[in-house]
Amino acid sequence: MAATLHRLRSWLGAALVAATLPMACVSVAEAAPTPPTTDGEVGAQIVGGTRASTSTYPFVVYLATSSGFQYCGGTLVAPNKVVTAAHCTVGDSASAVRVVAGRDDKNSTAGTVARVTRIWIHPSYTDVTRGYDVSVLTLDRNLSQTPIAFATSADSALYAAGTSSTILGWGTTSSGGSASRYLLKATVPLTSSSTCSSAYGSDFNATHMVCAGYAQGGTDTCQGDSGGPLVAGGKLIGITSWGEGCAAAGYPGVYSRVSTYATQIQQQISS
Ligand code: 4AZ
Repeated sequence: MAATLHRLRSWLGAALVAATLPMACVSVAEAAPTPPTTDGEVGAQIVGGTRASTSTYPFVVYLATSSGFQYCGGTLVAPNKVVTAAHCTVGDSASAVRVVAGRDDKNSTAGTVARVTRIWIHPSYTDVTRGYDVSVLTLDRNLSQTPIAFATSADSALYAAGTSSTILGWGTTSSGGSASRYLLKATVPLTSSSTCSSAYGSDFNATHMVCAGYAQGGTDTCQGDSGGPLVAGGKLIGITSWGEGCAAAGYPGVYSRVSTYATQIQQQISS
């Protein structure tokens, strides 16, 4: 499994170094899509998703290079604090990162582009399959967009298998495909830890991760969605982290388990 795991770092590296789309997703036979249409719009996907608006989801932001290339997602958890994935920010200098809020269409100038004054990366982060894939950015300004609350140890009920969750992002609409111009969303059920262990073996750690997706695949986060939100019960419960390809049957998306890191996230918000 380790040899074929999709390492999201390669997306980020390619984004920052060459601003080209990497082909990091391993090709896996895709299941017949199960379209979970939630808002009546057509012609769009995250993989298997639909268009969404930052008016409805004001907390979802994207990370861009200084030249404007979108390479990851993020979530506003305080007016000047963004939660994202460690693998999205590792090796970066704060001055190189832009946070874009309130912009559904990457080809527009809507919303606000903030700069980053500080990058915190979980000190135990080494690799997405070891957990700790969490980072907090401090912005150079308070944004007008409304933040979202994040899950704490009091929110274990939000992680029950079968819970309906929302994924959001501007990433690719198929494994190895093109990134979306527009913000997309989809609804996916959380899987049990045993289901995710069956898929990923010891690379899945239930203390640090939670998985989401349909058994038959078809709906998932994908390259460029990393760092973005997994939402349930009106709270941020996960951070898009890794998976085997995208939307493949039997391989749910893997998300950092936000409640495990709530104390450290709160410390970063308060600092
Ligand atoms: C990525 O590269 C990525 N299917 C995010 C999530 C998943 C795969 C890749 C899960 O950002």
